[in-house]
Amino acid sequence: MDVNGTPAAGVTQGATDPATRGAAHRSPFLWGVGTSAHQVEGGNDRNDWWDWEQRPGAIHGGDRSGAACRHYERYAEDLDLVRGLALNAYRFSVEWSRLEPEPGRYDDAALAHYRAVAEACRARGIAPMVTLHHFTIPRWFAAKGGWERRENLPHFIRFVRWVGAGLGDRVDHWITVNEPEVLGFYGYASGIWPPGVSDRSRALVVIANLLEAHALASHALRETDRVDADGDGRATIIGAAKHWVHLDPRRAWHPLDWLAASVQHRVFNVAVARALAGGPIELSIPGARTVRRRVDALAGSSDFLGVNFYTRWMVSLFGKDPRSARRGAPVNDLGWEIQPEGLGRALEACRAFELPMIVTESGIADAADRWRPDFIRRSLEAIDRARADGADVRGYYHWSLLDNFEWADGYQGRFGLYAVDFEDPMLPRRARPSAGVYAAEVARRR
Ligand code: IFM
Repeated sequence: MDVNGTPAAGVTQGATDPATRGAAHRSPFLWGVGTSAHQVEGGNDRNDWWDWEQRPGAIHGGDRSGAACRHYERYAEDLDLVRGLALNAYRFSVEWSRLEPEPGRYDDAALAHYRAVAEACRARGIAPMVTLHHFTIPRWFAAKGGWERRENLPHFIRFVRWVGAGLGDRVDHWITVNEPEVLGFYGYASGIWPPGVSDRSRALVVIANLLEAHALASHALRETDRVDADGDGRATIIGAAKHWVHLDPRRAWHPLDWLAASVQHRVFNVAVARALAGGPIELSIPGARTVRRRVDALAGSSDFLGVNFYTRWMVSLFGKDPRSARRGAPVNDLGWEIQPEGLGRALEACRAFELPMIVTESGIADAADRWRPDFIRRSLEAIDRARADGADVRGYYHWSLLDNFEWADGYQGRFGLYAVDFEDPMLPRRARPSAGVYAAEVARRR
């Protein structure tokens, strides 16, 4: 297929046209689940994470993604699980390193695989939402300096054009980049993710480049995907998934804790969401070089703001742990405060960016499924309240369908509605009680 992508005939519409927004609004609420390629597919041995996992000490317990859930082979059965819950949406990511194993060499067989996944969704009445970048990059792109080098962006955009043309007649919902702020800070400030850099100035450059990549990718998709796959009047519905986390002062009375929390909130949450909503890129934290950049392509690049919500952290300027769970609060298996009602607060805050919102992730690491049923109920109630209050929320994707490879935490964080046996990922998935709870809660709201 032509890397510039010759679009098929169909409908394309811009992001800011109120009529098209109305059309999207009439679409049914998206009730879904999410996964990402490297976390579930298995065998993704051509990307930066695979290499990172081989380093002793990089991943909790020495885990490696390995065969993961073997979702690459088992996607049809896994989609049967989604259909079994009567959901109408599935978010998954395409693995760039499979699709473009060497610069400019595109793998048609890999593209055919993802077409088959999108078609399998459609055949089950499930709207596919495709993420183009979910943390991993091809080894060759990492060798060129990855996201740190602005001049590398055209590689990504060329890839996006090819995918847009190749999947556009099956896919309308796109996520350009997942959690640019998380990748920036984990990969380049705390250094716990590849490439393991500890330099906050470089982290800000990476986040800026990812925001610019979102903008350029969005425009590339609007050019290459002109087919309205589901007949709702829109060929592309595009957003980025922003990790929104509450950052509150650990000691409410201490001015320096307030300052630390508010500085972090401004850069991690507000600055990123503002850019995604078409504003300027302005990233600044003490002790790092500020990045200011006007990217005209950001205007109109987002049809919605993807909100990934999990928890809140209590922030302090002092002590060995600058961020921790609230003392005495219930925590999940990874030590994150369990705070589903925080989703309502996140949606309230995100309304300020004046975009429709989709909760593109929300979930809990809870192997015993002790907390998850209640977490789901309370999260959905928070959405109900936000919508009743006028918030334009158009979907909720629970994270995750399956237990998966949880990045630096390896296999210790079990987020799945379905448990996976990682000793033998070909064994049947095991439904946790919360899978039924989610299905029932969705059914009640239809
Ligand atoms: O598993 C991750 C996902 O890849 C991105 N958002 C947060 C999830 C839980 O940590």
